[in-house]
Amino acid sequence: MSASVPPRVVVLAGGVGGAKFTLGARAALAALDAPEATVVVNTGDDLWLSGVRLQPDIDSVLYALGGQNDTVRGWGRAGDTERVNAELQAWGAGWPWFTLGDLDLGTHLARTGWLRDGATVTEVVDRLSRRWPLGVRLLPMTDTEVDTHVLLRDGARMHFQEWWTRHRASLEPAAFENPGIEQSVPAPGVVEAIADADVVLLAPSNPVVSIGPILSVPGVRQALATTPARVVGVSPIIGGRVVRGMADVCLTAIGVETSAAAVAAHYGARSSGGVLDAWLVAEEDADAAASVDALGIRAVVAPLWMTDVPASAALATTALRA
Ligand code: FO1
Repeated sequence: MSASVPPRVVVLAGGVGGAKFTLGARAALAALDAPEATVVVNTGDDLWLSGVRLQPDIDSVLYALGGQNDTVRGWGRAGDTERVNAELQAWGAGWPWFTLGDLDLGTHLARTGWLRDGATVTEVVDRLSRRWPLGVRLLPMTDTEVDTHVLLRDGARMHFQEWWTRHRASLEPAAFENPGIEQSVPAPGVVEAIADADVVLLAPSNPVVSIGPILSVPGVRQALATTPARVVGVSPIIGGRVVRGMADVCLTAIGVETSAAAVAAHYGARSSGGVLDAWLVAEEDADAAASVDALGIRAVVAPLWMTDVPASAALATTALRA
């Protein structure tokens, strides 16, 4: 990336980690007078519940960029109430372990209504993006409905959200599946944005259930393989541990060790059929740099804690320079 030409940037993102990183990327790009980034968000853990369509990762990014997110809980709207949820529970509707906030339900109702009227997911996300100035272009990974199912060691199968929120990832998974993904196509604009980008950034989101589904949409890997952009990933592992969530359980299930080097190897070097040109490794994992370099991926050691927006912006700036 030339220092004088502001880069065109695409971010591939999941929910909470993706949102934090995107806040930083937005600030970093604003400081460079660069065009707004295109953020391609995972829709693999979307679901229908109580008659409404939920898009947890889209909403996490939307609320965070719009300044509406509950920063303590990590999901949903700040200052939300749960009156409708209490009614749903009283009716025995929905899932007793899954809370739908009143303000959040407004989003789900709006989205479901637009979908029922025939809008595509891309059109719905575009409409949702107009309420608050987001400072990025938000795209779903695909307009096709895709699920994430968890296949358990005992042969049972459940929706990812049940495994994640009800069981807190405590049931040992054998595999993650995305029924419908083979038939899906990238949402309009996704492949074009990647092709036209100078830098594609993989947010430090869950490699298995957030970035994984985006990369599994047919056409996305091909777009990453052929783009003239540099593809730079940020490790979601710091000091040999996952930063948030239960991504380590997901990694173990697919046979990937919870380490910065192993996740880099999982994504692979673009020069040998993978997706990465460079990989940001935490200072705590600096000793992983040599093995990442040996994979043909340029390792860049940097502070990776996204404690606040300036820290996330510094991280995004490092990623843009990598
Ligand atoms: N996460 C929870 O841990 N408990 C919940 O009750 C819950 C409700 C919920 C409702 C709407 C929504 O968009 C997200 C919600 N989440 C909840 C977060 C979500 O389950 C996960 O954190 C993400 O899907 C993982 O990326």
